[in-house]
Amino acid sequence: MDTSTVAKPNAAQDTQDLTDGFHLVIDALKLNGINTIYGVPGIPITDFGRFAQAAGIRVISFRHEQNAGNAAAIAGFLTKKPGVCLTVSAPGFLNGLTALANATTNCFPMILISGSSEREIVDLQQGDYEEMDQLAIAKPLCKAAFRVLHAADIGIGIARAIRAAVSGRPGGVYLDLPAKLFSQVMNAEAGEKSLVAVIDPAPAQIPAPTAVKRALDLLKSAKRPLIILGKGAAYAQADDAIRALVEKSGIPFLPMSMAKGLLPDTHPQCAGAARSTVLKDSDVVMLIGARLNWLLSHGKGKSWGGAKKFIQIDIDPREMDSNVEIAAPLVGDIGSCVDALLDGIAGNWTAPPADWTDTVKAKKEENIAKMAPRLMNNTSPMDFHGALGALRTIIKERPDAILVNEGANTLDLARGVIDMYQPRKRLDVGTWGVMGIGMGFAIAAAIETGKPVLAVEGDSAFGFSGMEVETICRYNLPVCIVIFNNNGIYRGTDVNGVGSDPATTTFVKGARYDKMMEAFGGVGVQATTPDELKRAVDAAMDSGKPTLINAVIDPAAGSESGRIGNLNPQSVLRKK
Ligand SMILES: Cc1ncc(C[n+]2csc(CCOP(=O)(O)OP(=O)(O)O)c2C)c(N)n1
Ligand SMILES: [Mg+2]
Repeated sequence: MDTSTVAKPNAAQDTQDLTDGFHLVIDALKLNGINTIYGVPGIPITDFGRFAQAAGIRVISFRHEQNAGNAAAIAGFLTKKPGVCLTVSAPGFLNGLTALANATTNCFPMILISGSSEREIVDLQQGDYEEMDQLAIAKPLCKAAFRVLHAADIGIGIARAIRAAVSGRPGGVYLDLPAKLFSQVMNAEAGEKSLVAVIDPAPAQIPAPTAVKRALDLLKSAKRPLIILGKGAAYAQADDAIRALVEKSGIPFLPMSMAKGLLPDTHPQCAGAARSTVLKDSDVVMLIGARLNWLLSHGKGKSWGGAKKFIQIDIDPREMDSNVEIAAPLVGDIGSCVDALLDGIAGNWTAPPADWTDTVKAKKEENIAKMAPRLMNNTSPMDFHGALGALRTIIKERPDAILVNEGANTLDLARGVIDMYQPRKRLDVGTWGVMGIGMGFAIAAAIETGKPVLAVEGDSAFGFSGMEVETICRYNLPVCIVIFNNNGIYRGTDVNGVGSDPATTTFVKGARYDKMMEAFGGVGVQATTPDELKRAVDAAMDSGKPTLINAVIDPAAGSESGRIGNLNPQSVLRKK
């Protein structure tokens, strides 16, 4: 530590000349445009939260760190600035860590800042208050992990965390701030000088011209080309360029879940409703910010049909060939890569063969027509399609609302039924298919965008973050939660053949989640038909009042694990 910059407070010294760890962290965040913190207070960060609030940072206080962490993660996705989650040591840190790992998996930029106990005691394992070697535990679960021990290093520590979170492939960063750091004192002027404004935190990464040419040559040779848009493409905020590339090329596109709306799902080139056809029958596939992971069946197997060639746009070169050979890797940031492709096709492009685009169109129209009558189903109790038909109309009428979605059937069916019209309006369980993102995502979406939020939640999914309805009421956020209440996980009809305990997938029958909302001063509504549901959501969106609608769904309507039941291992002993 550079002791020349350290000052000890004493009666003779004017504290105006001093600053401390608390204020240096706040100043460093503000200097870098970070104006919101999501967290849960406690030792050693309670005062930090107070000081941050006093300094004009919005500090959103949650009921559980995992939800605060999920909020920070999705704030990062929506803004391209790292979302910050603040927790106490050991248990608070661990609660936040799941969200940090999930953010890293999903490439959302996020910084988890946790207070920690005294290093001298932790390292000797002498049993300090909330003792844990947090840095070591965080390291394998995030993109980068740092600890700051000296107040004079806070500026650099925050700068490293920001750069690590947003540059290259974005992800989660852990920043360990020991309790002692906060009260460390230094000269105010020296402190100010020690802060770092991160310049160009996510520099453009321009693709190599040879790689662009290789990709274009392959794309031109295609008879049945397909573009797949991933959430990386949504994150890039290169919306106009991506739209121009899709439209100029005339190639059908398939949006992954959180890329829905990048171009409207109703766009004539959207192949969302012909997914199995385009995956199986395409010959050249261009992935833009989408990975060939389980969500795309690893780019091989039955759903992919015959041989195909892949063009992949990704900022991380190691993504290439992760599952299958990539014939034309295009490494760079998505905006730069798409711009380069656009330049390459300008004035020299032949639309894909009409027999391909006509086939895709016909299949899509057939599937849409098949689904249409189910969406009009006005029965009570509702089935998924009837209820979703109502919500589909809501988003059509309010395309700037943000849709948060989790569950199994509630997720998979909503993804297919609810068309999205604008970029970054659909936020969901992402790469891991994790339950528990709902309220954290909804809160951050409302805070960061000021737009109305519609959270469509399975009754199980909601339970993972449900206590945050109090947070939603406390901050009076324009969030309307619709719980698809089918009395359980996948279905509410399972029975335990032995003993009196309920089946493991069932919940209390006829539960009234709407009453939870009323307990905190929000609006609670019970909806038993699609018409009632539509009216209640419209009222919530018009009023902007925190609202929870308990949508009663036929407990027998769902299927095991929604659309991914095939991933369940089977026991040879299990009766079919
Ligand atoms: C953190 C986490 N725990 C458990 C699961 C397993 N899981 C997948 S979906 C789901 C809940 C599905 O039930 P619900 O949300 O009610 O949706 P439904 O199918 O009934 O509409 C669970 C527990 C998970 N994905 N993530
Ligand atoms: Mg359910």
